[in-house]
Amino acid sequence: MFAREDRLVRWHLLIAFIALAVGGLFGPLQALNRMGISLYPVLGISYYQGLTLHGVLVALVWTTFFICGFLIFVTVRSLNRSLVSLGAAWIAFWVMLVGVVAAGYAILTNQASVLYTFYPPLRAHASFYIGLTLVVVGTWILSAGLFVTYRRWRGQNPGKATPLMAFGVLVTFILWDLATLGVAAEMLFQLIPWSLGWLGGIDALLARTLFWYFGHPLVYFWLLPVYVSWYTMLPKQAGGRLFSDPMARLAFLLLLVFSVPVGLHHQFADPGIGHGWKALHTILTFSVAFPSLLTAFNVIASLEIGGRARGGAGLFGWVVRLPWGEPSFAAQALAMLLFAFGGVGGFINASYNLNLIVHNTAWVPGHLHLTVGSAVTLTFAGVAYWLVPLLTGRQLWHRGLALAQVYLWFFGMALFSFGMHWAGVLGQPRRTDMATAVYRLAEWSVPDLFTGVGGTILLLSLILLVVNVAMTAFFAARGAVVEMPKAEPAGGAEAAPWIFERWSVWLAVTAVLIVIGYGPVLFELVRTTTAGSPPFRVW
Ligand code: HAS
Repeated sequence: MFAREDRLVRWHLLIAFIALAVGGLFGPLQALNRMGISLYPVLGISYYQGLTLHGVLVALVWTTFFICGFLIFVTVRSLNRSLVSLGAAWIAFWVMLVGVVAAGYAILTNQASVLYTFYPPLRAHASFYIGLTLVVVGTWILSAGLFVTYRRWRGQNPGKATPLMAFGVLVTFILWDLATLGVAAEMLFQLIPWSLGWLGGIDALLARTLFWYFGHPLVYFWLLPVYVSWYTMLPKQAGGRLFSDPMARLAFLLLLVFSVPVGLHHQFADPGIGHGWKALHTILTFSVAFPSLLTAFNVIASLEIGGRARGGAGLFGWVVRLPWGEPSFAAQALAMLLFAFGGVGGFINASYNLNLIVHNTAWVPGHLHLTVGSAVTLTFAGVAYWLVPLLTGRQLWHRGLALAQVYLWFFGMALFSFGMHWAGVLGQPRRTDMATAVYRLAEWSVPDLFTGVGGTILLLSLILLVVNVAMTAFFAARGAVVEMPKAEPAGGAEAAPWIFERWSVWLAVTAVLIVIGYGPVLFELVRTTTAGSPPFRVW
């Protein structure tokens, strides 16, 4: 029924998996580098060029393309209507792709080894900034199309509760559009004119603040589609129902409200921003973690319903009965387990005094691999195991290898992130070429071993994933009969309070909180801005 949309989804997934394949290959190079083994000279690139390729391709391109494709798929099916303008959605896709090519050109020619956070005063080639801006513009076009599609649905379904899947999509893109205002301002008023030579200097603190205005909600842009799958699909795959539909909606809304005014928790160590504002963002950071605690409760209860329906008894008997032999389910359940540790790490990061110990150490990449590298990427792998067969009509190429991939990712990531967290508390810096560092400490050796071995296992898992997806998409036997898993709620959606459907109210609350959390900080930074720093190129 949605053949034309599905074609667009396939293209998004194709770009996403190419980005994951290429960017992912540079990940284990980082892990081995921690062990003192540097393969960068063999490839003829620098440590920072490799790290930029890795970060931009997996954190920005893989996630964004997968999310856009997946959420187009979810929107049309949950609202049971075509996109209001498929042409606009294709334009969005091409704008994003041109952006990726432009940014990729700058990185591959070693003119943008500025990492995925592109902090000035490191200066990249203008095509890097323009390219990333185009990616954002493309997502704006897509989100506008999705919003209009929703409005049409709403017009024809007055008084009806928005399907939970579509509810999650709306929150994801509203959050994204609000968040990207920060990076758009940084790009348009600072980085692009500066990289073109129109500005002599740049105010690095203002740029970082605008970046993190965007950078923290970015992580929830990655997470929300995961929650769409965990709430609305995974309970069905577990053989059960969603424990509470209204609680899921509340979690989505709280994520919308609290996600943006928290970015200063990335800048605790930055001078020039008052402690009071950092304290406020700390409180709001703990607030934004709350909906994830609600999610933990809700999805575990949903899985329990499934496990018991499959015959599980006793306190934990239901856990054993869950379909651990199904790659799509196992991927997402293991992603949850890793995320539980990532979440605990997040609380440590968010605690002002503890953050000063772990900030800029290997701990932080340890945290981000449990979150975006596990909760998100492993869940997306699990989704791909049913979505790619559904989109191509071909059977999953190799179920056994898919299962192996999932468990390898889990064990590889557990070792890798344990090593990184451990090295971090021992003071090992992040984003540093450890193979050439003259100050390597002896006590880093064992944690680094965990990191290196874990990273190598992850490489194996990545290869299995990419090969399996590619074989499924292009060569596997035809005739797959796959349906989108759709979990019914145990309690009806009609139990949700009417205010959950009042988008103007949530937008207003979100806007007020953003103005309180960021207004005075940005006003002061703009008021006191200076001519700034000249550009640096240190690679
Ligand atoms: Fe974070 C740094 C705080 C969540 C990603 N974070 C980062 C960076 C990234 C990132 C990429 O406060 C590095 C940025 C850089 O390059 O500099 N983070 C938090 C907090 C949370 C959090 C409080 N982060 C995420 C998510 C991410 C992500 C989600 C990506 C998707 N993070 C920070 C802070 C920093 C930071 C500071 C700055 C550090 C520094 O100094 O530089 C919370 O939202 C986490 C809440 C999560 C939970 C877990 C809920 C668990 C669930 C699953 C339960 C189910 C189970 C099932 C266990 C409370 C929902 C088991 C049962 C079965 C039967 C299967």
